[in-house]
Amino acid sequence: MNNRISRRELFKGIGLGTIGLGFGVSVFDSIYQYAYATTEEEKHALLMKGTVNFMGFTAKEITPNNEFYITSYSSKVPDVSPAAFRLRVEGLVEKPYTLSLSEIEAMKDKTEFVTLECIGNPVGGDAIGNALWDGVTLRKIIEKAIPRPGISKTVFYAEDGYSDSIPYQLSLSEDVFLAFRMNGAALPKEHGHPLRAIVPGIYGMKNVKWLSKIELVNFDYKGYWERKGWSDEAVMPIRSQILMPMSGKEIPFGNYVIGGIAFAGRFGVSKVQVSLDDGDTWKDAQMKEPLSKWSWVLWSYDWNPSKEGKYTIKVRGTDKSGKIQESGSLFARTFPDGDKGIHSVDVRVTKE
Ligand SMILES: Nc1nc2c(c(=O)[nH]1)N[C@H]1C(S)=C(S)[C@@H](COP(=O)(O)O)O[C@H]1N2
Ligand SMILES: [Mo]
Repeated sequence: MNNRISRRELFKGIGLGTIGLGFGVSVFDSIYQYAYATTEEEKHALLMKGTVNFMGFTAKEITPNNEFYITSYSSKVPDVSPAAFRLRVEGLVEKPYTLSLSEIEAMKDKTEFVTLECIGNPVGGDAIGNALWDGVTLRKIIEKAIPRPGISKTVFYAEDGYSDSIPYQLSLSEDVFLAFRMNGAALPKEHGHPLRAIVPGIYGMKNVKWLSKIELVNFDYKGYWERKGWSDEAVMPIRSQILMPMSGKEIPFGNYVIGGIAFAGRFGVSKVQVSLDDGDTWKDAQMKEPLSKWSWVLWSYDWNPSKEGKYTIKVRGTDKSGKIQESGSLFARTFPDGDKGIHSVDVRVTKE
């Protein structure tokens, strides 16, 4: 199978039609060139150029590796040499076996943009990022071990002592994979070098880094955070965030472009709406075609405030099933299944 993004997939992913809507071609150019770049250095440089201008809103649609949030349960950052690395596959299988990194790399069948977010990320927080991951479908690795009947969970064990599990059925879906590259570079140390799990649409905690072992079990294995009461499903619901303007900003009279991100995991984003009156009325924002099914969407709203004064800007998303983002309570908290709430920023519009 060809590892590069085919020309057709590329056009599909980026959404040819949307170019006419007026977002800059810079990210299109760089992703297009990425697919045809020959050296890894070239690919990396192209990805880092990925700032988009979507109808006046300028943002990094792809989060550079050195800006990507890092969350770990401890301060340990395992140092695993690629040559010594082995992935063990065991549990309820006919043929437990191990794979070297080069064997895993040779099985590569995935190049996908996936948004990761920590379940502890508060509304409006920055523990969220979007990257292009290269890897191999988990199903392929599981099937080689010939699984036995009765498996209910797939457990990921890591070099830092961390572990977590996902439902066995989910681990057989074509969307779950093990990644060894991030944005065209080898997986950085802090992000799980040399191998990590990518479980699109599921909060970061199940995207286990520094993977060392996969075990197929017939019981409900609870991971590190689940034992502390955090959600075992960890499914990401519709969430949205304002990136521009930031709270406290003074905005000069006239035209201003509000912009941000929205993500709904497996549900998909169907609509993003902005309120300029603290949630009394909502107006549809423009949405950019996402880079993939598992990638956040950029949105923007062209604002022409006609009165001076203080404004509370809010954003909410609707997923493709029609569910509107929850507005949360006064005591919204991230525990146990992620923050429910609406992001809002306070700004002042001045005449001068
Ligand atoms: N081995 C290991 N994997 C882990 C963790 C960890 O502590 N150890 N933390 C998880 C959590 S809570 C999150 S949000 C993501 C963060 O991935 P990142 O640091 O690459 O952004 O990694 C997950 N995978
Ligand atoms: Mo997390």
